[in-house]
Amino acid sequence: MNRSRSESLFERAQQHIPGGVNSPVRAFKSVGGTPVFIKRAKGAYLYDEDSNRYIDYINSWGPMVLGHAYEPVVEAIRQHAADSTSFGAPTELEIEMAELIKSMVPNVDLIRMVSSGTEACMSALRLARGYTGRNKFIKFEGCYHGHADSFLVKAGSGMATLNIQSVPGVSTGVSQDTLTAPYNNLSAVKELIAQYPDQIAAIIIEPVAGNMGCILPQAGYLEGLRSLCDQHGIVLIFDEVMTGFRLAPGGAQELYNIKADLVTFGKIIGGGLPVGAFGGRKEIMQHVAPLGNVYQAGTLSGNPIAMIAGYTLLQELRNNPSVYQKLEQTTGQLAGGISRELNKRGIDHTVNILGSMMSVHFGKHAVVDFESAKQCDIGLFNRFFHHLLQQGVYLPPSAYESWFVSSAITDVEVAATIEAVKKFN
Ligand code: HOZ
Repeated sequence: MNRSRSESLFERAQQHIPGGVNSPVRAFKSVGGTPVFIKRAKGAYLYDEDSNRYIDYINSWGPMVLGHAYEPVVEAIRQHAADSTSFGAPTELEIEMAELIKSMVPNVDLIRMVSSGTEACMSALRLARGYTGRNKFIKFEGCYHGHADSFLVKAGSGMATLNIQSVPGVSTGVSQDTLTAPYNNLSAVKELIAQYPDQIAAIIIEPVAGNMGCILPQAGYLEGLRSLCDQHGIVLIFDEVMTGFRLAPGGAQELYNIKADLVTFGKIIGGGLPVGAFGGRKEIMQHVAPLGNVYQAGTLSGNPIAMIAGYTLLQELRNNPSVYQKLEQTTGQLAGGISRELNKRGIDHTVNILGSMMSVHFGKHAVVDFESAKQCDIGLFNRFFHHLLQQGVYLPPSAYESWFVSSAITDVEVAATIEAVKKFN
């Protein structure tokens, strides 16, 4: 496969952009080689600058759940762009968006739009602190909640991919309030709560982790966190930047029937445009400025183009709930097919899967937390990644990221992916 134009673009990019990319994971640093420069995408496929075609299993890390350049979303953007791209003033569309989200997601009385998942999680944490008057919070090893200072401790995603242990620039004062526990380990959380009585404002979790590969919560784990939060006056924050509107219309809260106090969302509510949101119980949300004093603001918050793109996408999801069964079926076929081929080749692996999120981990053991994810054969993943890329299949360029399936992926693409795996040795 010729990728000479990507190669020369990467050379050029490195002269102007740190590492040649605007977000580290996409630099291919851990898998090696040159990142593929994308020119356009449609449906299930990405097309690079050298006109190579790839089946996309990243889908912009989640939001392109109905495939790329989904026509109703594109058309809505086209129409609204003619009325200007930003006002910095309220619009009716923002109310409609809030109403739509509330009709889909349980336990949201009030919701505030922001511009990214990072902003959403950063703001939800500030709110939890302001509401409880406490400073510390618990996050889980290998979970990633964006790049705000407080969250860059034992984080997944790019931090795991690049093996960054601590981030220069994050002050000790900030990181000492970040407490960490292994994912799926309730006793560790109980110990932290006992160690810091009445000091913990929040527990933030990806209810299904997607930043150390895809890792599922074990039975009773989320319920256990909910009841610990109730017992100790701690705010439970579900980071649904990846799972929101993807696993179910109401995200993991609906799927597991667990009530979070606050929930955060990301790019999916912008149909792939830069958007995030945080919302939850009125008792907590009423502390957000200008209703309360927990300050949070942004000119681009509720941006009209992002709103119409997201509104159109979410409405499609709400009106076509059968898409979730289709996504689950396609992902199941994909996972089953890949697993069968790897077994035939005697390659030890574990596939973690839920709905349209999945990941293949190379190792015999169950992958249930960051430690078990790290024990997998990363070198083998990297080889698998490059083999599939060469065959026209685009996986996340890191063993520490979830794969995301879109409804544009049909039996044809699944079969082509499995055919590509057959050639792996
Ligand atoms: N942090 C993103 C995945 N968990 C990757 C962002 C990007 O490179 O686009």
